[in-house]
Amino acid sequence: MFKKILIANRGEIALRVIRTCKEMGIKTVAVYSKADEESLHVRFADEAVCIGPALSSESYLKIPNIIAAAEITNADAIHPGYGFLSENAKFSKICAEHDIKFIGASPEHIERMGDKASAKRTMIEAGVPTVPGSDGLLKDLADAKKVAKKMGYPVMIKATAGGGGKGMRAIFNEEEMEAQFAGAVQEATASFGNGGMYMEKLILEPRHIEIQVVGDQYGRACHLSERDCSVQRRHQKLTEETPSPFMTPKLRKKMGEAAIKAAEFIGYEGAGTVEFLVDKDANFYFMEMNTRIQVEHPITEEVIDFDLIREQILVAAGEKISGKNYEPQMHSIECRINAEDPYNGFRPSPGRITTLHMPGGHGVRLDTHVYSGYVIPPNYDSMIAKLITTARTREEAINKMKRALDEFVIEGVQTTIPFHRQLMDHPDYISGNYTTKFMEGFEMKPIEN
Ligand code: MV4
Repeated sequence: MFKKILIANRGEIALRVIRTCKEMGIKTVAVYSKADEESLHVRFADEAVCIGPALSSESYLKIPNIIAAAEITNADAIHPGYGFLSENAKFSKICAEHDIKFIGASPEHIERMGDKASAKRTMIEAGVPTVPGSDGLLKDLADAKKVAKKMGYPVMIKATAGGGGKGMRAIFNEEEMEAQFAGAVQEATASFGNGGMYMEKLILEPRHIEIQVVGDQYGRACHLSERDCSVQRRHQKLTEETPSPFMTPKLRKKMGEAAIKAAEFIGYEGAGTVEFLVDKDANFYFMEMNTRIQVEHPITEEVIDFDLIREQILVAAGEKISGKNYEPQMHSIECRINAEDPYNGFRPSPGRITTLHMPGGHGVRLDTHVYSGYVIPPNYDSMIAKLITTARTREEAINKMKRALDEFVIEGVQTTIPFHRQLMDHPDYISGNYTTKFMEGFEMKPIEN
């Protein structure tokens, strides 16, 4: 077992990893930028190394500085968290070259799943349902028009180096294909250095339902049930829940088996998430596979009583997975609390937290790194806390979330707490009858004085 783990991340996920390491008796090393000198993960870790200035490219993304921090503290493993270098194949490779265990996916799997056309080809070979579409990359506009004509509009063209909504366009007829294809290639080349595009049938009003999987070094994988992440704004998840209101035991079994097939086909090691698009007729299609722990992992932990970070560390240290597939025993909802102003286009609102009262009580979990007097730096992601409520039924979990949000006081900055409070009263949310289109129809009610 590892003696010392360096956490190459910041904020709530750095704290999350430090907590499990402490429970496992593993020493921890925090890395931090100048902007994070006063951040809690620095204080909670056994050791801390400043790796550079506020700018992420000079600190949290600076591979030589992180490797140097691991060398001087003699860390034998690195946990990358999510974001930053968590899906950087080069970083995974360099860790291996320095005999430091990367607690994540292999460079090969990161690359294979990071290239969306290659991920899709892999799934087709594995027998996992995928959206009907082009056979690999589109050659040019003429090819795109030919494939779309054969499939029938509407279609979605997607950048193979894109993902998470970047570099994709819905095309409804040939005129739009004429007008948009070249621009899409140009945008993908500019953003990702790779203009490769592929095409899929457009799935109208899909849900985003993802399956958590864990694979070990012996070729085995198990699934830990699903998370519904359909409530998104500009491809940013706002709230997630498990079980999905749309799920049935039959559909869960089919999606779980498909996710395991995907993981075992490539011999996947570590925690991963297989994302599916689900249409109104409960047909599900592979969308993407994330080779990292995800922000929303706590709701899965809550409903199956499982420590996913612990499982990541055990598997990285060569332990076998439990092999049991899990069914949710409770209902859990996560609201992402961002330092953003929902009354002004969710624009960022960094600054000092002057007053803080955190919710608590039975069934309430708050994963956060903020404290009263903490200055939220403007340099990083705006998420400052994850409020999770868990209860026996969805209705009880929603009521508990309303109560917890009403207790949650953050002054000095704007936050998305008022948005989530209104969401919990929205009829389409309460009915569970929502898709990825939900936010297009959502308007904040004005502040009541
Ligand atoms: C799609 C789609 C409809 N049809 N593919 C968005 C990001 C990336 N995960 C893939 N996404 C989509 N792919 C086809 N063939 C609709 C989306 C989509 C979406 C998917 C999940 C969650 C939110 C979304 C918001 C807009 C579009």
